[in-house]
Amino acid sequence: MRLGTKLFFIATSLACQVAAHGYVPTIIINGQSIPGWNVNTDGYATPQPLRVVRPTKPDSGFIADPLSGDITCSVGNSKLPPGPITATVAAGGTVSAQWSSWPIGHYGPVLNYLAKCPSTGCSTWKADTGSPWFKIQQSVYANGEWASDTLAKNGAKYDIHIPKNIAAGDYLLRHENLALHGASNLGGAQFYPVCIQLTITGGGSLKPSGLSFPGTYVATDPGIHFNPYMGEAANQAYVPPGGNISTTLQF
Ligand SMILES: [Cu+2]
Repeated sequence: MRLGTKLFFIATSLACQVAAHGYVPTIIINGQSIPGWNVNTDGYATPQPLRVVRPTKPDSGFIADPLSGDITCSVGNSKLPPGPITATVAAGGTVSAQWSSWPIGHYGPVLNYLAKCPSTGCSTWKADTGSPWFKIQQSVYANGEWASDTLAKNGAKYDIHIPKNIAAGDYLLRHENLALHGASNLGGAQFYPVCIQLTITGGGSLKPSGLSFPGTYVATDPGIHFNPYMGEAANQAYVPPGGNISTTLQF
């Protein structure tokens, strides 16, 4: 590794420790802003407020181990939300995740999954066993930039489209920034998932599943151990983890 490159990597990892990465304090549905999880205040309030976004890491930091239980919903996997609350969206509608911020240069895709909650509801369900998840949307690389940079330049807002034909009910939406700026090294990828508790209305009869978190991601996956510093070539070479989006989903 050339000295310049080495210094660059040191600088990036320092930036990782001190800079705010981002969390999702607000979601937006049909123009209405709904409180998400504010890492600076919500975890410290007594009683803890009901939020549709599960608690995330207090430092808004990343998950490094894809086999960790935190990969499901950030620390939401070990710490269930304070109570039952969902945001309502129609099948075929849009949920926008408004991040507090997102750093330019944390190159990587944005990945989105749903899991249908059991009849007991989402708030008591960790979604970390079985294979309840399915991928609904991914953004990789377009117009000369990684999806993470597009998100950052779009005011840190990202729109997630809910399929038209899935069954109505309560779901967890797993929305994730996967930062690859250190991912040339095995174990260097950074995962920033958040889970949003939704009630999806209307829809059809489709009940997809098949993916598990933890389980679907492994450190050696070519979409997780990847050199993102290849410009347009990344667009050709990159295959995001988690597989394809089922063609049975309608948007
Ligand atoms: Cu960082």
